[in-house]
Amino acid sequence: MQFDLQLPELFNASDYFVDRHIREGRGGKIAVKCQDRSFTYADIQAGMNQVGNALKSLNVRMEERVALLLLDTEIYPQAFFGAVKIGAVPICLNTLMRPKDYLYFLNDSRARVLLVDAALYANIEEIKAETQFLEHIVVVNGAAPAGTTAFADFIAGKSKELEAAPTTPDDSCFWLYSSGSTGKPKGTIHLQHDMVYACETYGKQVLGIREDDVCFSAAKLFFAYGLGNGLYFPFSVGATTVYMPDRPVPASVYETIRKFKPTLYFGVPTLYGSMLQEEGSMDGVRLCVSAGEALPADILKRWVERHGVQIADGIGSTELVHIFISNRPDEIKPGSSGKIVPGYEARIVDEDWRDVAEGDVGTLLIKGDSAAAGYWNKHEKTKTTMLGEWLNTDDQYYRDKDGFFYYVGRSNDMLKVGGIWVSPIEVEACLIEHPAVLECAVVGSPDSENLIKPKAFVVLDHGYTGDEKLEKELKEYVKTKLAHYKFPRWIVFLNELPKTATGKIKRFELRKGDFA
Ligand code: 3UK
Repeated sequence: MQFDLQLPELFNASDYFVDRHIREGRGGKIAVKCQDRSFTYADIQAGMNQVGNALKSLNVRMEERVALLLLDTEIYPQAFFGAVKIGAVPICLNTLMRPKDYLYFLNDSRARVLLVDAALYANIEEIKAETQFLEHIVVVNGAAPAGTTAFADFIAGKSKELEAAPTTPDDSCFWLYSSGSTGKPKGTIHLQHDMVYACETYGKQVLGIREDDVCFSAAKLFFAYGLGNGLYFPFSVGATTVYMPDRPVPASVYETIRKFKPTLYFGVPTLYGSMLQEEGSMDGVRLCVSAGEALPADILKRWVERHGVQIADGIGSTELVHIFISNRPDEIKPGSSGKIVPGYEARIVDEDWRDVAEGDVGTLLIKGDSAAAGYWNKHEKTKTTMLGEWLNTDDQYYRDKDGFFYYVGRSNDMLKVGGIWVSPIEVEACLIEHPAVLECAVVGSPDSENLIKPKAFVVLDHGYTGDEKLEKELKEYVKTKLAHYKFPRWIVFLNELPKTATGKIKRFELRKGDFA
C-alpha cells in the first residue's frame, strides 16, 4: 500500500523539519548534542537561517548545488537545511574518500560553494586548482587556510530570519552520491517530499520514533542511512540527536552511549560484530537498528544474549533514501531483512520481469514515494534503475510464506564492506597499476563474522615473489590510492587466473574459495 502524503502546493523540507518545531512550541527542546555542546531547535533554526542568508549573499540560487564535506557536528543540520531553505541543493559527500574522488564530485555537481570541515580540508587543497566550478570554500570547525573563509566570518552579521524559498514537494532537495561497479558515482536526486515519506513510513511505523527519543547513529550523516537516523527521523518529531565526529570504533561508540544515553542506536553489521569483542553497555537503548549489509543471525543472537536489546535489521538504499523492508522491534526473524515497510511494495521477478513463486530467488523491485527522481546526468543508468513507479534494487531476494524477505546476493559485482559500497573493478584497476601486478581479480569473501570483505587474487609479473612483504605492500598501495575501506583484506598469489574460453575471469570460481 502506498502512503498518501498530502503536502501543500508549496513545501520546503526545512520548514517541516526545523521551523515547524518552533511554531509548535518546541523551540527550547534540545535538537543536537555534540561533545559538550547542546543546541535547541531554536538554535538550529537561527544557524540554518544564517547559513541560508550567507549562501544568498554569494548569489546561490534555487536548484544550485552546495557541496558539504562535513563531519557529524551541529553544523551539519544548519548547513543542510540552510541550503534547502533557499531552494539550493545540498550534496552530502562521503568524508572517507580521496582527493580525486572529490574533484569528480565537485565537477560533476558543478557546486560553486563547498562547506568543508577543517579536518578534511587537505583533500580539497590538493585538487582545488583543478575544479571547474568551485568558487567559495567555507571551512568549519577550525582555522581557515589562505583562500578560504572561516564559517564564523561566513555567517557574521547575517540575519537569523529567513523565509523559505517557494519550492514544491517535487523540487530537488538534496543529492547523495551512489557508487556503481563500473562508471563514476551517480548523483542521486532526492525531492523535497522524500524525507517526509521515509519519516511517515519507516520512521513512525517501524521505529515508532517519538519526541522523547534520543537517536545516535554510528553511521555518519553523509550516508543515506545516517542522514535519516541522525537527522531527519529525530527532526521529524522534535527528538534529540547525538553527534560523534570521531571514527565509529567500539570504544568511542560505547563511550557515547554511556554519556548520552540514546534510546535508539543505529549501526552496521561490522560494527555490531566488533562491539561484541569489547567491553561496554547498551543501557537505556530501547532498540538497535542494522542496515547497509545483511546482519548475520549469529551476531544478532550473541548481541541479544549479551545486551538484552534487539537489533532490527532492515534493507534500505540511497535511491529509496532509507529502509523499505525491515524487521519490527517485536517481530524479528534472524537472518532475514524482515517484512515490507508500510508505504512500500515489493516484487521479486525473474529475467523476464515475471513474478517468481514464493521461496524462489529473483531481483527485488520496490515501489514507494521516497524513491529518487533520477541520477544526475546519467540518463541510461536512470532508465535501467528507475522503472516508472518501480525501482530496481539489483538485489537478489526471496520471500517466505510469512512475508519475510531474505537477502541472497547482488545482481552485479558490487560489494558491501562495512555497509559501504566497494567496486571490485575499482580495486582491480588500482592494483594493476602496481609494477608487481600483471593481472588481478577482486571478489567478496566472508571473514570470521561471515561479513563480506574484498579479497584479491594476483598474478605477479616476472621477477616478483608473492611473499608477506609484497602482500603488505600491495595492501598499503591500495590504501594510499583509494578510500581506506576498499583495500583487499587478503591477497592470494596465483600463477594464473581461472578464465573462460573467451578470456573472461571466472569470478564465480574465485568466490567459491577453491583458490584460497
Ligand atoms: C545493501 C543490504 C542486505 C543492498 C542504506 C539503510 O545501505 C544503504 O544504502 P546504499 O545505497 O546500499 C544499498 C544496498 O545495500 N543492503 C543495505 N541494507 C541491507 N543488504 N541486508 C540489509 N539490511 O544491496 C542494497 O541494495 O549504500 C541502508 C538506509 C538507507 C540506505 N541508503
